[in-house]
Amino acid sequence: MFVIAEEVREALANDQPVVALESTVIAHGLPYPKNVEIAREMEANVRAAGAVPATIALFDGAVHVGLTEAQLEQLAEPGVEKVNLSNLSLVLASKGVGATTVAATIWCAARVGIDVMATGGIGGVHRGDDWDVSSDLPALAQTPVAVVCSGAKSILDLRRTREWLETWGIPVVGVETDVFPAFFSRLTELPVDVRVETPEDAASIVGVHLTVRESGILVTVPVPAEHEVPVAAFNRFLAAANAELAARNIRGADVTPALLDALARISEGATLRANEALLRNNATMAARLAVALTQLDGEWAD
Ligand code: PSU
Ligand code: MN
Repeated sequence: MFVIAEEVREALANDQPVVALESTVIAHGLPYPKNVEIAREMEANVRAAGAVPATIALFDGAVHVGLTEAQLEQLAEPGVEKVNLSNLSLVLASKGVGATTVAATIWCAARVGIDVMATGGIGGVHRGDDWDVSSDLPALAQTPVAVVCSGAKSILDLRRTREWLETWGIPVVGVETDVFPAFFSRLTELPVDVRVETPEDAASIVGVHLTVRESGILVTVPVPAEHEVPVAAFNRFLAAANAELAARNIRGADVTPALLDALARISEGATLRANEALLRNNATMAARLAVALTQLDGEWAD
């Protein structure tokens, strides 16, 4: 059921740092060929910071942890399923190709003993009252993995998303930020639970959390300032994108990819550039966290 790349297997066996990477962002989050390029760059950044990258996806009835170049390319082809916890077993059973969201990626990571994952942003509570809540949230509530991300996209209801995290016991650490970042933008009015200045400083908190709790922990890193999309501009892009989606009657799991695509077009690439910058940066930050976690010693080290 699990096919673990040799390099990842060795690192895990020797308590070396490993960073899990999701694959939905490749298959459904970014346009081709940028998506494959970014996937490779994220892996390279993880390596440069001293950890082993483990991109996760489903192929032929197995969870693959650590992908070949050919598999990365395959994820960019049409027809790849978007996999969360509601269809993970179904896609495995059908032996199809599945790109894992944060929810499915952390589940797989935890099963093979990986403590840290990097992504762009988590899913959350959608705007409106139709109970569209990302599977990422319950997965975080149940899965002991640290997720390094730039918060959640402001296409979501961020206030409800932030409340959900607190209710379900998922601590939010801010790296160089007092507020929960909004993916494309650095600022919101929503607090983090604790601020640290570096990913290394987050390691002792993450180490304790993963030892005493059975839930995930978010380590949020704002988009690099030079690539931020300011909130006011973003809200204009979002209003236009939402109007477009409503007219096309898009629902459920298709909403996030369709919105990202519309936003990139309407913002003339500004949201895409922010997305790329934060993905690269988060890969580096996650690797630094993973390295620091393996160097922890004392009572709380696992
Ligand atoms: N953030 C991005 N691009 C993405 C996603 C998040 O910048 O493609 C994906 C992640 O895989 C996340 C998923 O787990 O969207 C959430 O989708 P949904 O709201 O359908 O659960
Ligand atoms: Mn959803």
